[in-house]
Amino acid sequence: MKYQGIIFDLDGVICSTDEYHYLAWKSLADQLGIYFDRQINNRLRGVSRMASLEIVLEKADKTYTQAEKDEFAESKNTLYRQLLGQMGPADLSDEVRDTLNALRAKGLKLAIGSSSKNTPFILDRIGLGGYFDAVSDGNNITHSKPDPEVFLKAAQMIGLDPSVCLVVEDAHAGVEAGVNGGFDTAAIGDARDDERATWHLNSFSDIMGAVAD
Ligand code: B16
Ligand code: MG
Repeated sequence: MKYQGIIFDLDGVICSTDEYHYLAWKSLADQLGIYFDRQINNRLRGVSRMASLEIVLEKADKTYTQAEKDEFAESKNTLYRQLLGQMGPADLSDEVRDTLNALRAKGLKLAIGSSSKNTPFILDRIGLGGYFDAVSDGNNITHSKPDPEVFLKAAQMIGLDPSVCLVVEDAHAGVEAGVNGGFDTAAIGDARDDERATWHLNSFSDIMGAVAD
Protein backbone atom coordinates (compact mmCIF):
# COMPACT_ATOMS: atom_id res chain seq x y z
CA MET A 1 0.00 0.00 0.00
CA LYS A 2 1.52 3.32 -1.11
CA TYR A 3 -0.26 5.51 1.45
CA GLN A 4 0.29 5.72 5.20
CA GLY A 5 -1.99 8.68 5.82
CA ILE A 6 -5.10 10.29 4.39
CA ILE A 7 -5.84 14.01 4.69
CA PHE A 8 -9.48 14.92 4.19
CA ASP A 9 -10.95 18.24 3.27
CA LEU A 10 -14.03 18.81 5.46
CA ASP A 11 -16.80 20.72 3.65
CA GLY A 12 -17.90 18.73 0.61
CA VAL A 13 -15.90 15.63 1.56
CA ILE A 14 -16.72 14.55 5.13
CA CYS A 15 -20.01 16.48 5.29
CA SER A 16 -21.94 19.09 3.36
CA THR A 17 -22.32 22.65 4.59
CA ASP A 18 -22.77 24.15 1.11
CA GLU A 19 -26.40 25.10 1.62
CA TYR A 20 -25.63 26.92 4.88
CA HIS A 21 -22.74 28.83 3.28
CA TYR A 22 -25.07 29.73 0.42
CA LEU A 23 -27.89 30.94 2.68
CA ALA A 24 -25.53 33.01 4.84
CA TRP A 25 -23.74 34.67 1.90
CA LYS A 26 -27.07 35.22 0.13
CA SER A 27 -28.47 36.95 3.20
CA LEU A 28 -25.44 39.28 3.38
CA ALA A 29 -25.55 39.99 -0.37
CA ASP A 30 -29.29 40.77 -0.20
CA GLN A 31 -28.70 43.19 2.69
CA LEU A 32 -26.05 44.96 0.63
CA GLY A 33 -28.12 44.88 -2.59
CA ILE A 34 -25.52 42.74 -4.38
CA TYR A 35 -26.46 40.01 -6.87
CA PHE A 36 -25.54 36.51 -5.65
CA ASP A 37 -26.53 33.06 -6.87
CA ARG A 38 -25.59 29.39 -6.47
CA GLN A 39 -23.11 29.58 -9.35
CA ILE A 40 -21.16 32.30 -7.54
CA ASN A 41 -21.49 30.29 -4.31
CA ASN A 42 -19.82 27.36 -6.08
CA ARG A 43 -16.73 29.50 -6.66
CA LEU A 44 -16.36 29.84 -2.86
CA ARG A 45 -15.67 26.12 -2.39
CA GLY A 46 -12.41 25.63 -0.47
CA VAL A 47 -11.75 29.40 -0.52
CA SER A 48 -11.09 31.19 2.81
CA ARG A 49 -13.77 33.42 4.38
CA MET A 50 -12.15 36.76 3.47
CA ALA A 51 -11.25 35.61 -0.06
CA SER A 52 -14.87 34.41 -0.40
CA LEU A 53 -16.12 37.85 0.65
CA GLU A 54 -13.99 39.47 -2.06
CA ILE A 55 -15.70 37.21 -4.64
CA VAL A 56 -19.15 38.12 -3.24
CA LEU A 57 -18.25 41.83 -3.47
CA GLU A 58 -17.12 41.56 -7.12
CA LYS A 59 -20.69 42.45 -8.15
CA ALA A 60 -20.93 45.48 -5.80
CA ASP A 61 -21.06 48.91 -7.39
CA LYS A 62 -19.10 50.55 -4.58
CA THR A 63 -15.93 49.78 -2.66
CA TYR A 64 -15.84 49.04 1.04
CA THR A 65 -13.27 49.78 3.75
CA GLN A 66 -11.40 46.98 5.49
CA ALA A 67 -13.42 47.68 8.66
CA GLU A 68 -16.67 47.24 6.72
CA LYS A 69 -15.39 44.02 5.14
CA ASP A 70 -14.43 42.64 8.55
CA GLU A 71 -17.93 43.45 9.79
CA PHE A 72 -19.55 41.75 6.76
CA ALA A 73 -17.45 38.60 7.23
CA GLU A 74 -18.33 38.54 10.92
CA SER A 75 -22.02 38.95 10.21
CA LYS A 76 -21.98 36.18 7.57
CA ASN A 77 -20.19 33.89 10.00
CA THR A 78 -22.66 34.58 12.81
CA LEU A 79 -25.57 33.52 10.60
CA TYR A 80 -23.59 30.57 9.20
CA ARG A 81 -22.86 29.28 12.71
CA GLN A 82 -26.53 29.62 13.66
CA LEU A 83 -27.40 27.48 10.64
CA LEU A 84 -24.64 24.96 11.51
CA GLY A 85 -26.43 24.57 14.85
CA GLN A 86 -29.03 22.51 12.96
CA MET A 87 -26.40 19.88 12.15
CA GLY A 88 -26.05 16.73 14.17
CA PRO A 89 -24.61 13.19 13.98
CA ALA A 90 -27.23 12.37 11.31
CA ASP A 91 -25.30 14.70 8.96
CA LEU A 92 -22.44 12.20 8.93
CA SER A 93 -23.43 9.54 6.43
CA ASP A 94 -23.06 5.83 7.19
CA GLU A 95 -20.85 5.54 4.12
CA VAL A 96 -18.39 8.17 5.39
CA ARG A 97 -18.35 6.79 8.95
CA ASP A 98 -17.88 3.17 7.82
CA THR A 99 -15.15 4.11 5.33
CA LEU A 100 -13.24 6.16 7.92
CA ASN A 101 -13.37 3.23 10.33
CA ALA A 102 -12.22 0.80 7.61
CA LEU A 103 -9.28 3.07 6.72
CA ARG A 104 -8.30 3.32 10.37
CA ALA A 105 -8.54 -0.46 10.71
CA LYS A 106 -5.94 -0.71 7.92
CA GLY A 107 -3.55 1.29 10.13
CA LEU A 108 -3.74 4.54 8.18
CA LYS A 109 -3.37 7.87 9.97
CA LEU A 110 -6.37 10.11 9.34
CA ALA A 111 -6.23 13.92 9.34
CA ILE A 112 -8.35 16.90 8.38
CA GLY A 113 -7.04 19.66 6.08
CA SER A 114 -9.77 22.31 5.81
CA SER A 115 -9.84 26.04 5.06
CA SER A 116 -12.66 26.49 7.56
CA LYS A 117 -12.15 28.23 10.90
CA ASN A 118 -15.35 26.48 11.99
CA THR A 119 -13.80 23.02 11.60
CA PRO A 120 -13.76 22.09 15.35
CA PHE A 121 -17.39 23.23 15.69
CA ILE A 122 -18.54 21.24 12.63
CA LEU A 123 -16.62 18.09 13.70
CA ASP A 124 -18.26 18.31 17.13
CA ARG A 125 -21.72 18.74 15.59
CA ILE A 126 -21.41 15.62 13.43
CA GLY A 127 -19.94 13.53 16.23
CA LEU A 128 -16.34 13.43 14.99
CA GLY A 129 -14.78 15.72 17.61
CA GLY A 130 -11.56 13.99 18.73
CA TYR A 131 -11.82 11.30 16.02
CA PHE A 132 -8.97 12.39 13.75
CA ASP A 133 -5.26 11.94 14.47
CA ALA A 134 -4.73 15.60 13.52
CA VAL A 135 -6.81 18.61 12.52
CA SER A 136 -5.22 21.31 10.38
CA ASP A 137 -7.68 24.07 9.49
CA GLY A 138 -8.30 27.76 8.85
CA ASN A 139 -7.18 28.54 12.38
CA ASN A 140 -3.57 27.46 11.91
CA ILE A 141 -2.75 28.70 8.42
CA THR A 142 -1.81 32.02 6.86
CA HIS A 143 -2.14 30.99 3.19
CA SER A 144 -5.36 29.68 1.72
CA LYS A 145 -5.72 26.86 -0.86
CA PRO A 146 -4.34 26.57 -3.58
CA ASP A 147 -1.37 27.16 -1.28
CA PRO A 148 -0.51 23.73 0.18
CA GLU A 149 0.11 25.03 3.73
CA VAL A 150 -2.96 23.42 5.33
CA PHE A 151 -2.08 19.98 3.95
CA LEU A 152 1.66 20.28 4.67
CA LYS A 153 0.82 21.12 8.30
CA ALA A 154 -1.58 18.17 8.50
CA ALA A 155 1.13 15.81 7.17
CA GLN A 156 3.62 17.24 9.67
CA MET A 157 1.13 16.74 12.52
CA ILE A 158 0.76 13.04 11.69
CA GLY A 159 4.53 12.73 11.17
CA LEU A 160 4.37 11.70 7.51
CA ASP A 161 5.99 12.88 4.29
CA PRO A 162 3.55 14.20 1.63
CA SER A 163 4.71 11.42 -0.71
CA VAL A 164 2.96 8.80 1.45
CA CYS A 165 -0.23 10.81 2.09
CA LEU A 166 -3.37 11.05 -0.02
CA VAL A 167 -5.37 14.30 -0.02
CA VAL A 168 -9.13 13.99 -0.60
CA GLU A 169 -10.77 17.14 -2.01
CA ASP A 170 -14.00 18.43 -3.56
CA ALA A 171 -12.64 21.82 -4.67
CA HIS A 172 -10.41 22.57 -7.66
CA ALA A 173 -8.40 24.96 -5.44
CA GLY A 174 -7.91 22.05 -3.02
CA VAL A 175 -6.75 19.61 -5.70
CA GLU A 176 -4.28 22.26 -6.86
CA ALA A 177 -3.10 22.73 -3.25
CA GLY A 178 -2.52 19.00 -2.92
CA VAL A 179 -0.51 18.86 -6.14
CA ASN A 180 1.47 21.95 -5.09
CA GLY A 181 2.38 20.22 -1.83
CA GLY A 182 3.63 17.05 -3.54
CA PHE A 183 0.62 14.92 -2.53
CA ASP A 184 -1.39 12.43 -4.55
CA THR A 185 -4.98 13.65 -4.60
CA ALA A 186 -8.38 11.99 -4.79
CA ALA A 187 -11.03 14.27 -6.29
CA ILE A 188 -14.71 13.91 -5.42
CA GLY A 189 -17.94 15.84 -6.05
CA ASP A 190 -17.50 19.18 -7.78
CA ALA A 191 -13.80 18.52 -8.53
CA ARG A 192 -14.19 14.85 -9.47
CA ASP A 193 -13.09 15.27 -13.09
CA ASP A 194 -10.12 17.51 -12.25
CA GLU A 195 -7.34 16.16 -14.47
CA ARG A 196 -4.65 17.01 -11.93
CA ALA A 197 -6.05 14.44 -9.47
CA THR A 198 -4.52 10.98 -9.11
CA TRP A 199 -7.88 9.37 -8.28
CA HIS A 200 -11.43 10.27 -9.31
CA LEU A 201 -14.03 9.16 -6.77
CA ASN A 202 -17.68 8.64 -7.64
CA SER A 203 -18.42 8.00 -4.02
CA PHE A 204 -16.56 8.38 -0.69
CA SER A 205 -16.14 4.62 -0.22
CA ASP A 206 -14.19 4.47 -3.51
CA ILE A 207 -11.18 5.61 -1.42
CA MET A 208 -10.83 1.95 -0.44
CA GLY A 209 -9.72 1.27 -4.03
CA ALA A 210 -6.91 3.81 -3.69
CA VAL A 211 -5.53 2.12 -0.57
CA ALA A 212 -5.91 -1.50 -1.74
CA ASP A 213 -2.81 -3.64 -1.19
P1 B16 B 1 -15.14 29.42 7.34
P2 B16 B 1 -13.17 23.23 3.22
C1 B16 B 1 -14.05 25.75 3.22
O1 B16 B 1 -14.00 24.50 3.82
C2 B16 B 1 -15.34 25.92 2.44
O2 B16 B 1 -15.38 25.02 1.34
C3 B16 B 1 -15.44 27.32 1.91
O3 B16 B 1 -16.66 27.50 1.22
C4 B16 B 1 -15.33 28.31 3.08
O4 B16 B 1 -15.36 29.64 2.61
C5 B16 B 1 -14.03 28.04 3.84
O5 B16 B 1 -14.00 26.70 4.29
C6 B16 B 1 -13.88 28.95 5.05
O6 B16 B 1 -14.89 28.63 5.96
O7 B16 B 1 -15.83 30.68 6.99
O8 B16 B 1 -15.98 28.44 8.12
O9 B16 B 1 -13.79 29.66 7.98
O10 B16 B 1 -13.89 22.84 1.98
O11 B16 B 1 -11.74 23.70 3.01
O12 B16 B 1 -13.30 22.21 4.33
MG1 MG C 1 -14.28 21.39 0.42
